[in-house]
Amino acid sequence: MILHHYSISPYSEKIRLMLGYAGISWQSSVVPPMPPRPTLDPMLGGYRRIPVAQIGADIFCDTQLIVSEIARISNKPELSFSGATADVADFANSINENVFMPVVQGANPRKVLRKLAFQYWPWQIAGLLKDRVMVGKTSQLPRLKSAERQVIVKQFKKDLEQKLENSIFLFGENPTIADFAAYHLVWFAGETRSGKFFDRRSRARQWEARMKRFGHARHTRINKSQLFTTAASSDPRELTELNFSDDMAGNIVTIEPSDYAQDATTGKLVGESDERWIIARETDQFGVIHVHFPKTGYKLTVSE
Ligand SMILES: N[C@@H](CCC(=O)N[C@@H](CS)C(=O)NCC(=O)O)C(=O)O
Repeated sequence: MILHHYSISPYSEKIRLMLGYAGISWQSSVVPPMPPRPTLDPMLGGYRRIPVAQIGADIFCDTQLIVSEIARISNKPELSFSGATADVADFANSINENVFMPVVQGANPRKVLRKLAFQYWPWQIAGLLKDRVMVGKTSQLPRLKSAERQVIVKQFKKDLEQKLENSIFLFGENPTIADFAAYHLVWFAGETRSGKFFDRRSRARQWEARMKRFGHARHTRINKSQLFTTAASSDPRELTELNFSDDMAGNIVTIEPSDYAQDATTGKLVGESDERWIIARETDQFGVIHVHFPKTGYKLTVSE
């Protein structure tokens, strides 16, 4: 698996850590924290969010689908939304929907800038800040006041503490998608807030250390020409997702996130299951690429 990611991205950290837990070695393609992304854009044709995973000529958008791939490869269904029990999936979903933005918006700007200054030039940082203001302006997510965000984060910490009363992971003796969904926010808070996120004696603090120990598995850098050769020399994998609704197969469609960073990708709908849509993009450079999108949180429009 190739992971297109960047260091400060919390969703990327969720996947890096899950790859560590699952013991899957991977190839790393580090992308800039904002478009343009020359190693990725030609394959994706629109979608801009990170991380994205690539296996040959198949591209998986959104961590919802990347975790499904990891669950399949490692034979650990509890790492995916579709393979986990309903209470685990609900908890993980509610963290993504309700807690992500309050944690991200609670970052200490000075700490974030200091971190960015280690990796990017000043004009790149200025561009990034401008980009994120634009993303914020077009976002469909509710805008919360600082006090409202604090209440949500406090409740999140309480929930973790309570779930860890009887087990070492949130839903038992092994980690599930819920642990990784919670951890990526705790990790981001640790990277970008001043002070410790959890109380020193809390169970959540020990859980955080336990999660961190999974590491990121063995990974090697892959460069642009290797990436493009991989895509061009592979055929998309055989389609098993063929449950089309209303004779949708073969339509030209556009798919975009419904919440924020809504840049869209267009292609021919070639696969559909309860969980995902798959579109084929014909490209001169790579031949056919299949781009996979989850249904939850995304909007599909049929082109004229
Ligand atoms: N629901 C998406 C959210 C991904 C997301 O919001 N990623 C952030 C980075 S952590 C992003 O793409 N920000 C805009 C960008 O990097 O261009 C997922 O699970 O993959």
